[in-house]
Amino acid sequence: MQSWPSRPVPRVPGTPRPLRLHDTATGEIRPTTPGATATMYVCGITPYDATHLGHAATYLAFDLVHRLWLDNGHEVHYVQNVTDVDDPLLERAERDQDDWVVLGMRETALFREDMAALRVLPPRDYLGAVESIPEIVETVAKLLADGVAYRADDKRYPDIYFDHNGSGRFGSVSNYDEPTMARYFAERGGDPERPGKRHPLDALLWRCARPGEPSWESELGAGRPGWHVECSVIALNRLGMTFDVQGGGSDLIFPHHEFSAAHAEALTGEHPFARHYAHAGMIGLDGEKMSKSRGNLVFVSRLRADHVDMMAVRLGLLSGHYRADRAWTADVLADAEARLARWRAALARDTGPDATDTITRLRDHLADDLDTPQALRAVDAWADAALAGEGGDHSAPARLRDAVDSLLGVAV
Ligand code: 5CA
Ligand code: ZN
Repeated sequence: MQSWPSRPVPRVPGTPRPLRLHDTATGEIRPTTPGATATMYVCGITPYDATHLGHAATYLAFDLVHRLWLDNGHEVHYVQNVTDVDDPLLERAERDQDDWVVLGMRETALFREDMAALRVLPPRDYLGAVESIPEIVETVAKLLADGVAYRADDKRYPDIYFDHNGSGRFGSVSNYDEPTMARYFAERGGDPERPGKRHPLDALLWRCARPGEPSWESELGAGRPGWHVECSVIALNRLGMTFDVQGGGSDLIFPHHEFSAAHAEALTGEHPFARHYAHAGMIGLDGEKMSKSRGNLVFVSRLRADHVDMMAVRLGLLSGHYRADRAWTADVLADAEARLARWRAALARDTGPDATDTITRLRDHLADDLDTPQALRAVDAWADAALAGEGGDHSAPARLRDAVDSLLGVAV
């Protein structure tokens, strides 16, 4: 698939700070330890509806990871998928009498535009599930041959399932207890009551063709892939085992990231799949999680159509900590617009206070598990001082503008 256009990222003078990031698997904030090329996989959209501010917030969090690694002099190999065939997409197409392929293409195109408008740096590899089917089939065949996958006991539809403990490390990503796993598995796309499975938590790898559903011929028989194996295979085949960061929203901790890791670890016999499992909090509206099924969505494309400044949206979403569940409200946007206006006014001046300290604070806060609330306050303090007429440094506004662009992705 086509990714979206990239933009040059200015180099920031001074000393970068290595990124420390929260890891769900250990529950700790630990340094990321990339080599010359940092590697990251972030779960992409299921394109049955437009991108809402919850999606945007998650991609913005990982955009900061990307930017901090660039600041530290790493190349970044960033991979993202598009779940362009799955039950929610097929159900929406059916409901709206739409062609599921066209629906997926339309929403993916809109997502790319939204990401570019929000100045999110694009992934190097952007892959759909459908185009990845040959590699998924190969992987599922190997899991079957290795005895960690099996055919459901069902003559008509002998779907292929993964023995949930096939890696021997099940639970090592989420650390959830069994009742919590059972609840999330049922709520988030699992099929605990499917007859013919050996264990309620075993996850679907390959769904045999049903009448009226899309399917692909393969050595496994005609069918389509399960969800977790899609991300497992796309990540593993681009980044290899033990890549730096596996990312997504906190709703993906279980079962999705638990199984993506378990599939890859069972397949390779190696551990871990990712060094860090990083998860962004959920954005809500009026006290409820923003989700397609609840219908309480604020779409990025709607805000664009209303001529809302995407840099204010970016600042509004970054004004809370990425790991906190938080609400999007009219006040969040109004505050962000006021902040952006102040930054613009201050950075448009000919002089201001020396920016060295502010840039150091910006880097320190972002390197500390992406502490954007503090990072934004550091820039606020400089802007207040500049607007009060303090300082006579002629290079300060341009230097800070570049730092805000490079590290926060905000074009002032
Ligand atoms: N295609 C799968 C991942 S492989 C999927 O979860 N798609 S999605 O369209 O439902 O979500 C895309 C990304 O946005 C995921 O990382 C998900 O965790 C995140 N996300 C979904 N809803 C919210 C929300 N309300 N707040 C923050 N992030 C969210
Ligand atoms: Zn995924």
